Amino acid sequence: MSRLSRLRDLLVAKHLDGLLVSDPVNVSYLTGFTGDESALLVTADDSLFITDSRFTTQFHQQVHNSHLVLHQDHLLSAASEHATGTVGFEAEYMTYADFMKLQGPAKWQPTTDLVSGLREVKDDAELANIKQAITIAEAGYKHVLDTIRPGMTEIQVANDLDQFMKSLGASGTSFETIVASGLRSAMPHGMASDKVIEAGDMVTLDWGAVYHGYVSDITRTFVMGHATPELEKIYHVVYEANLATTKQMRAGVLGKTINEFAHHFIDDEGYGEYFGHGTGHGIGMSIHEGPGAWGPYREVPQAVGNVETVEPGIYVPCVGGVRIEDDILITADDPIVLTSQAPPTLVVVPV
Ligand SMILES: [Mn+2]
Repeated sequence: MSRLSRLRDLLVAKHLDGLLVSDPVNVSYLTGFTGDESALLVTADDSLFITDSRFTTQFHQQVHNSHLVLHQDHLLSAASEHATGTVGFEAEYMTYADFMKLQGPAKWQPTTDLVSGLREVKDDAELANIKQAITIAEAGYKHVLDTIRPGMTEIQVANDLDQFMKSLGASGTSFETIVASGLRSAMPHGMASDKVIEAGDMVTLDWGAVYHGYVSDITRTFVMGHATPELEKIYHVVYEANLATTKQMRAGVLGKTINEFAHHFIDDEGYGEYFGHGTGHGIGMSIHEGPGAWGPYREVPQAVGNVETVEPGIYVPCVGGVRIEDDILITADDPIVLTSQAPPTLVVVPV
């Protein structure tokens, strides 16, 4: 069933006469359009694609399931003029200023997770793009291990990795590449800085590639030369936590159950106070998407076709940190780890 048909089924279930889709990622998911500054008004028997004349050619090349409506003023104001009945808008995306621009006879109703809910289950073409985004990112990691040397700054490593992935066909990076070395590795999301990488540093690399609009998201931690026994032990605990948690990731299991499992695992090893974030999140067209970050309140069960990260970590201030993140495909049976297995012991880069 087409994506628009599945959305229309949701509209019937929600007693909506239409939905104004203003999140450009959702517009792209429903229509194939890869530009911006566009909106979609989906009703029971029509789909209006509202944009301006800059995108006329691109519309005709890419969009085959909607009618073009050109506007010259305000995008959402123009779109709203075509809406009648009870029409939903995307509450998580529309700003208050945009909302005040809506006009016409429709009764506007906030909605959440309609299109983004559909996006949670990936089809084969989407999976192929995610897998290629992973292949490119993993080639980038090999490049980093081959080229990183003491004396380089974190920013140099990040820029080199980003450029290498683009040379392999990535359109960009999934997010700003994280390179956190030495004591900075205890910062879970330490952006690459001008810190110089030194012998003995732990290096946490969190990066991803975008391929045909789909992302990968991987974290690896390695050491420059030689690690202390404590950091080797922390690596081992995180590695085992990653493996054990991955085994819990299957259809029907609640996100919060998986999150609790990972936290209990690391708690039992004595590092609970040093694991302060959720255990994973969905990926796809966005770096964080459904079924949602696995906080303690995630009551959403995993479904076949979800692609999610598993990313336990331990960060000890003044000592260092380790995170190991993989991308997992949920099935009815054992999960499929889309990324290559991290090694059971710390990777040592010779210095
Ligand atoms: Mn992640």
